Amino acid sequence: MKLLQAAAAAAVFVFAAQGAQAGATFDAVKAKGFVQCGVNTGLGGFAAPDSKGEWKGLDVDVCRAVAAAMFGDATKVKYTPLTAQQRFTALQSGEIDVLVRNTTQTLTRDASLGLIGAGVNYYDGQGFMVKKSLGVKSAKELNGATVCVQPGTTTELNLADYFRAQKMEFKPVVIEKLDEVVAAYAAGRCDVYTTDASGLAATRATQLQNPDDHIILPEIISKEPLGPMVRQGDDQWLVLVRWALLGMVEAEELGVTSKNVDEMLKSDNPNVKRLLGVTPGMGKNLGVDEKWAYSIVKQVGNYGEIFEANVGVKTPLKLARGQNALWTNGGLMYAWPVR
Ligand SMILES: N[C@@H](CCC(=O)N[C@@H](CS)C(=O)NCC(=O)O)C(=O)O
Repeated sequence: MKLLQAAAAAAVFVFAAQGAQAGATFDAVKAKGFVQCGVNTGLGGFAAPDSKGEWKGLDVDVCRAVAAAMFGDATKVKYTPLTAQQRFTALQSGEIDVLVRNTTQTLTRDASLGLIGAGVNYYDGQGFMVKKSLGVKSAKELNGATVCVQPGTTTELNLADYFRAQKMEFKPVVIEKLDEVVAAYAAGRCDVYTTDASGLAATRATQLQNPDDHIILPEIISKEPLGPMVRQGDDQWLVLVRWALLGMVEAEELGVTSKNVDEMLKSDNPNVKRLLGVTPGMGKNLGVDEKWAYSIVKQVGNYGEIFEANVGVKTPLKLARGQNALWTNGGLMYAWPVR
């Protein structure tokens, strides 16, 4: 009997502990008035400070969208630059509220770190970059190469898998800091630099002296769905981050842009009316103002706009929409119904 009582008491305790967790991050963010966002240390197009010291990029815009949804003000964000190895500890410890740092959603990360993925803001895959002067045209010619790679990444594991599968040898040069790994590659300490293809494009365009001296090889050896992560245990916060992202995709699907969003408030389309809060309900569901998506689109943009502004063909990265096109255009970006 005593044992049963003890078990019941323990069960109540566990329940109460979980209850106390629910909404903890959401409430804390609301109370302090800004989102602490973990980002890259400086990856052009994704997250890097501009000449005025303002953080810019596709990941940064996700942070800003969350702030716009929460506070109606995309500027209510503080940034914490993190290396690949620091990022998960920073989120686990509560140093940051959300991690938006070209982070691949994997089963292990989603299930075993006490963290959870909230969506995908860039579908990517791992590639290789070499100096043109090497004369290499395919990754299959890389047998015996020295390869620069950053630790604590999916990149390291994919690299080993790929070379093993191709029955090729390689020598890894593992360097934690981005600047240092790129410097090592530029100085010829390794023949190859490997990371997400978007990271290669960013590095080539923004960190190497003569971008044209380097080529990105055609092989893409992995799937890297990059997206925001939060801590497990606060579903309200998870849901807000998820829908800040999906709201930008939905806006693009509906043709709502930062330029026409005020016009669109007069739209007859029931989907547009719900998204922009003209028909109320969605904001209430999320626990924020009905103008959550209006604020995102007005201040940050729809998904297509943030893609083109940060990494698109008219930026130094020159990335095509590819897999990041809307599903209606043959891509993978697909908003769940806002209803
Ligand atoms: N998507 C991969 C790789 C992410 C990653 O850390 N990539 C490197 C190369 S682009 C990077 O962002 N480095 C920047 C830094 O360390 O500050 C992952 O989640 O493990």
